[in-house]
Amino acid sequence: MATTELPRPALPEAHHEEPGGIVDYLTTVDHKKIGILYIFTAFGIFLAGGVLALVVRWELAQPGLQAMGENTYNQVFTMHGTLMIFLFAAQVSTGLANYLIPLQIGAADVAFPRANAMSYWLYLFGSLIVFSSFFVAGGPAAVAWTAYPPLSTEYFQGTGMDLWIIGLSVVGIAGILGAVNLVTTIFRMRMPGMTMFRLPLFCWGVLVNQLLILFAFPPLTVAFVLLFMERNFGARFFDVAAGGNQVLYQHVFWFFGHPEVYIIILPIFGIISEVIPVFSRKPLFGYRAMVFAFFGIAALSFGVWAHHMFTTGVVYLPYFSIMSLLIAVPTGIKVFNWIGTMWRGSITFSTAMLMALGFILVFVNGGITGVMIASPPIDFAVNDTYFIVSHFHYIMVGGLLFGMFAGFYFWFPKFTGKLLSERLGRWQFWLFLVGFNLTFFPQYLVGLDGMPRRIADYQIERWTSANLASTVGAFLTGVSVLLFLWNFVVSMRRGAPAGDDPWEGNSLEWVTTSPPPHHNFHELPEVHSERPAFDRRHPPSFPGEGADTDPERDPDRG
Ligand code: HEM
Ligand SMILES: [Cu+2]
Repeated sequence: MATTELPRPALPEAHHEEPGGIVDYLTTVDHKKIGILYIFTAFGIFLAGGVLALVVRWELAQPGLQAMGENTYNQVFTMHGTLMIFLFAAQVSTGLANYLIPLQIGAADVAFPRANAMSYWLYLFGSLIVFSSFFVAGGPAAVAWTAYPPLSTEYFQGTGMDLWIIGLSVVGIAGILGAVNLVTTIFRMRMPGMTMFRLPLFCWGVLVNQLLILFAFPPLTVAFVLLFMERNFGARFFDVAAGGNQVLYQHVFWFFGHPEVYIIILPIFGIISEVIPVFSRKPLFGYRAMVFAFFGIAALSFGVWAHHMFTTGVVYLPYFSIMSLLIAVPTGIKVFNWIGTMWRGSITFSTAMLMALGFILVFVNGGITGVMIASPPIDFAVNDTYFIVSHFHYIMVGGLLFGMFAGFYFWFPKFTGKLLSERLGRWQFWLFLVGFNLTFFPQYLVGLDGMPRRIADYQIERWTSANLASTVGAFLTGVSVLLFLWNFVVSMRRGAPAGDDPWEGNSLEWVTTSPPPHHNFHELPEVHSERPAFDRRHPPSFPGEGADTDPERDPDRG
């Protein structure tokens, strides 16, 4: 198989193979190390957010106030949502993207390594600002992760709220900076032969996700600036008495907030689209349809924001309902194609694959209840109940966490040269699947029965058993996460050596060493399809080998 000798990229002096010491990580502009920093930081925040979730579940296990007062409860669930959505969910994928995108497109680094480093450090400092609110008088924000005025402007006057706004604004700017870098990298740094339609699906997921960030984060930053001015400088944007409009905030917030769901989930779709073909021993079914579905979802996601505002009475229900329902179409295409990929494949049930299957199962469940609440009559009935809490956790925990773990099990060997234990992995998977469903399925039921969300106490006895089950499930989920940590520690110490390509992967990261050298590749194969690593193991005979023709070999690709 022909290979292309790469000229050693001209990188700045500070930049040869260095050992990965602390100082090195503090000063690095290497995309792989920045990726690792992102992943570790985001995962640490996930653990903190998880502990807060357990605190909430602890309080709700029985009727009555046991562990804390109402204000503390508000703070705990607010910070849980804040950490999870703003500081963990999107960033953990950004970490994977940082590490993997240059490898998958055959580049030596990202387009703007320094801006990339800057983006990470802004993210970290923004997060620390948010965390610092735990230590100020009055404590952290207590007005839910959505921070609606007038709660966030008139009623909650602690410094914690201001730190929340400032910290998250900094994190927002970090996100925009990171997005400029990743989008440019995917457009401009692809190796010869790596056309757009040969990009691995993870690259597509990240590309569309980062484009969404570019469009969605600026409005969010605006909303935060307005809140801050209203709180501190006497502005009256949201004060009805002064001619302002409270609902204005909700419009701007959800114009960010709904796309945020897809910002979180699109890279995960990408991960699933990498994992399933590899462990089914088949090319992805409907490659192009998958790409167009990404764009379909992204475009629609900007037209549905007011389904979060049905009950305000000021939005046009049929329009936002129909637009929301339409998102099921491209999403359905994806699920269909994942199943089509597995169809008659020769499937290996590795932990990564199990996690991917868990993802489909749980995500589709969340999607179905999503379609239900896109219908205003249903939404009016269940708005602000546990039905909603359950719906979005099926998407977030189910979708995001199963997909994230699929990615971790899949790429850990590439990052470290070692395999995670499959035995522990299987335990983690089953415990997670059972624990998760035990946590959230009963919440659908109490939600339908009318249990409101964001309450520290409930006096209705018949809700107790569901809540107790939910709490037990949450702690089982916690144990499954601990199992992962254990697996990580053990496998880092004495995991089986992985070799360069333990799964017989498809994309370019599997042709380089594990872990990859500083400049990523010593040599690169020619790229003739979206599966260059596969082609290298099974050299096909291309017409005009060497010339950069585009043989559309596989009619399966859609
Ligand atoms: C790991 C297991 C998790 C458990 C057991 C859990 C549990 C909870 C509970 C009990 C609430 C409070 C409901 C209320 O009082 O209204 C809540 C709220 C929330 N959770 Fe989770 N959660 C988990 C993971 C996640 C993840 C991964 C995300 C997002 C990526 C997330 C995002 C949220 C959000 C946005 C809220 C709403 C907060 C608010 O109303 O301000 N959660 N969660
Ligand atoms: Cu939405």
